[in-house]
Amino acid sequence: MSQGSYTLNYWNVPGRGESIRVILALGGIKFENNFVPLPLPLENPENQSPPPFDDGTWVKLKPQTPWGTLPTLLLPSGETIGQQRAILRYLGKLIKHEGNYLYPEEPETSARVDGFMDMMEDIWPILIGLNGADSMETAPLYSTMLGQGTLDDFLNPRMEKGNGDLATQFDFLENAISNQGPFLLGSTLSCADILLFAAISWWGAGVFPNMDKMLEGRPKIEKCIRAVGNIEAISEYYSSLKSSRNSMPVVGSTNYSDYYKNYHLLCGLD
Ligand SMILES: N[C@@H](CCC(=O)N[C@@H](CS)C(=O)NCC(=O)O)C(=O)O
Repeated sequence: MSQGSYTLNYWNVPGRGESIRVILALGGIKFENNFVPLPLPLENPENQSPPPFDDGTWVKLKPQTPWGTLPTLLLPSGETIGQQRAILRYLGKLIKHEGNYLYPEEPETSARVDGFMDMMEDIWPILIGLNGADSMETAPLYSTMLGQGTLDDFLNPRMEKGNGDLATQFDFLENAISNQGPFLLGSTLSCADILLFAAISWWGAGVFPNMDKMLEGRPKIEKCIRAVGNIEAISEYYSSLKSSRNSMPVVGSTNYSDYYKNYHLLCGLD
């Protein structure tokens, strides 16, 4: 396939962009990160370019994106595509791992991959965004960034085994995974595994203090994300970036290098 000229537009955090970085790294495809300042009303540190937080860039860029959201991926053709899962499917049709496309061609198998990816998108806004939260200040990601956290009043009750709505979602996910493993569908890696690896690692840093609450009693999820971290191209990607991440800024209570701690852990880089 043609090389070069892929640009990922996303904030300088893992978020919904990280799965795309990982699949591109796995495919050995060169890409640029265009880091858009995260549109949160937090004070920017001096002398940092691009600034981590809102500087008016996003409000101008938003109308030019296909769906008013990030991530978007600029393709070598000049076309820009949006939506994390659409981008993963696109790249999964181009990239093979051990002889198999990461987005399977066979319709029933691809529908299973879509099911996994779509259910993760159902969890996403609850964990990160405003769904169920009263305001921006109580939204899990933002309040964690402010150092307040939402564990006691928002996340813990929802993660209570047998009761919480989020716990039930994670249990559905665990039960849907193949018993044989290590991946969601069994021995064949798909783009849904990449998404799971990227999502759990991010949620276990941006919202939860670690991945424990999601992984406790869910061995198939853990086995899958560990197997993804063991893929050589993926661990090499994180290894190549690790030292630069150590010099990422601390902004308020947000230590940017901490956002990557679970990726490093799963890749055996600690
Ligand atoms: N379903 C979309 C959701 C995209 C989304 O909500 N992106 C957030 C960042 S993770 C965003 O662009 N927020 C800024 C805004 O909506 O203005 C996807 O999976 O890509």
